[in-house]
Amino acid sequence: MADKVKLYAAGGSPFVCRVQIALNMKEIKYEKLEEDLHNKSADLLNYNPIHKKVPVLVHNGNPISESLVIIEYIDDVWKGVPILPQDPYEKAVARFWGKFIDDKCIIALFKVFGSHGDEQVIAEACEQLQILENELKVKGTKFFGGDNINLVDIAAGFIAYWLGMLEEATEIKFVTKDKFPKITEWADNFVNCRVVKEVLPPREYPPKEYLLALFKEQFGKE
Ligand SMILES: N[C@@H](CCC(=O)N[C@@H](CS)C(=O)NCC(=O)O)C(=O)O
Repeated sequence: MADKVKLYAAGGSPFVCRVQIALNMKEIKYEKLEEDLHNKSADLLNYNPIHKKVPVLVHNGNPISESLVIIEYIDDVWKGVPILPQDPYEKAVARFWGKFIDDKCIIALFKVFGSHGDEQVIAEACEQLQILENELKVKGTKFFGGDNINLVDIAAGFIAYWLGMLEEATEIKFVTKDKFPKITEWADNFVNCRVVKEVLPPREYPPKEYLLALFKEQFGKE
C-alpha cells in the first residue's frame, strides 16, 4: 500500500515550513491541508488536541505533532538523505541545539517584537543569537550540519528567513552583518539551498503584518 501523508499547515508558518523542508529532502509526496488558525478544523483539533497547533503530519492515519518531533519521525521512517546524524552522540548534540533554538532563541526573538523593541529585550535576544554565532564560528562549516543542512539548520530556519521579514515589518532591526557575520552568511546559504528554497513561503504571502499579528498573539508580551 502506498504511503498516505497529509500535512496540516497554515500559510507562512515557519514551523510548518520545517516539516516541508524535511519532506522535500526525502522527496515524499503529501497532501497539504491549509488551516484557518482562527477557525481550526475539527480534524486539526482531533489530531492535535493538546496544543491545537500546526504542523500536524498524518501518516497512514497516525497523527504526529510538534515540528521537531515530526522531522525525527520522517527521518526514521524514510531513508534517503539523512536529517539527523547517525552517530548517537552527534544525534544527541543535534537534538540539544534544536531544543535550544526553540526554548531559548526563538522565544527571545518573538519577545522583541512583542515588546515593541525594548532595549533590554533586544539585548537578551542578541545574547541567544551570539551563542549560535559562536557555534558556527567554532564549527567552521557552511551549515550547523556540516556541508549539508540537518535538523539544527531546519530548526533555525526562522532566523534565516522570517526574522528579517519581522524586522522589516516592525522597523526593529537588530540582526546585522556586523554583529552576526556567521549567522548572516549561514542564513544566506540556508535560504539558497534547493530543498529550502522550493518550499519557503513567498515573502509577500501571507503579508508580513499577518505573520507579525500571529506571532504577537502567540508569543508576544505586550
Ligand atoms: N512548537 C510547535 C509550534 C507550532 C506553532 O506555534 N504553530 C502555530 C502556527 S506558526 C499555530 O498553529 N498556532 C495556532 C495557535 O496557537 O492557536 C512546533 O514546533 O510545531
